[in-house]
Amino acid sequence: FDHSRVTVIFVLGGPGAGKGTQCGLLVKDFNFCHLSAGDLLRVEQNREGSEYGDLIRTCIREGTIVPMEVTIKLLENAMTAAIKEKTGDGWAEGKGRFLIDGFPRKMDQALKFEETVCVSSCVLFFSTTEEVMLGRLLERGKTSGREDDNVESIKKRFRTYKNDTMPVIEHYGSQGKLAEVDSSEDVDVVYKLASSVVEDVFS
Ligand code: UP5
Ligand code: MG
Repeated sequence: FDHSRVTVIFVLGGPGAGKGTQCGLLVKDFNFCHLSAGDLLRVEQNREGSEYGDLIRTCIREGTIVPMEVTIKLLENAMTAAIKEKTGDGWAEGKGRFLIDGFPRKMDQALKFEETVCVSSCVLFFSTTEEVMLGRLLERGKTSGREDDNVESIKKRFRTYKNDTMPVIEHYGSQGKLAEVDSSEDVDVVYKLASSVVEDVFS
C-alpha cells in the first residue's frame, strides 16, 4: 500500500491496557478501519479448513506470538478488503485510515510489515501498570469467553509483552513516532488524550 494514500496508525500497549476499547471510540470520530490483529487471529483460528487453527490456539493460550507470516497476511487481506468495500463511501480511493491494534508486537513483525505492506505514520501507545491490566482482564474474563483471560495465561502475556513488545515501543520512541497515553484513568479521560493525538496526525 502506498503510504501517501493510506494512513496506518499502530496501537500498542500491554494486555488489557484498553487498546480495543479506545480504537472502538476512535473509529466513530475519525472514520477509521479498525483491525485488531488478535481478533483476526481468533477468527482465523475458528475458520473451518484453516491450516493454522491449532497453531494459533496454542500461541494465544500460551501468550506467545504467532509466526509473523500468518498475522501479516491476515492484516494485508483485511486492508485490501476494507479498501474495496469502503471506496466510494467517503473513502475516496487511497484515503484509507487504518488503526492496527495489537500489532506489531515483536521487532521482526514491525520491520517486515513496514517493508512489505505499509509504513506507519504514528504509534499510539497506551501505558498503565500490570496491576491495572490484571484487574481489567480478570474482570473481563468473567464473561469474555477468551481462552487467555485467566491468571496463568495473563502472566505469560505480560512476559511476552516485556520481552518482545517493549523493544518495539522503544524502537518507535527513538524514531520520534511514539505518542504515549496514560490509560489508567476512566475510558472518557483516556479518550480525550487519545483523540487529541489522532487529531495531530491528521492536522
Ligand atoms: N477497560 C478498557 N479501558 C478501561 C478503562 N479506561 N477503565 C476501566 N476499564 C477499562 O480492555 C480490556 C478490559 O478493560 C475490557 O473489559 C474493557 O472494558 C476494560 P480492552 O480494550 O479489551 O484492552 P486491550 O488492550 O484491547 O486488551 P487485549 O486483551 O485485547 O490485549 P492483548 O494485547 O493481550 O490481546 P490481543 O487480542 O491483541 O492478542 C491476543 C493474543 O493474540 C496475543 O497474546 C498473541 O498470542 C496473539 N497475537 C499474535 O500472536 N500476534 C499479533 O500480532 C497479535 C496477537
Ligand atoms: Mg484487544
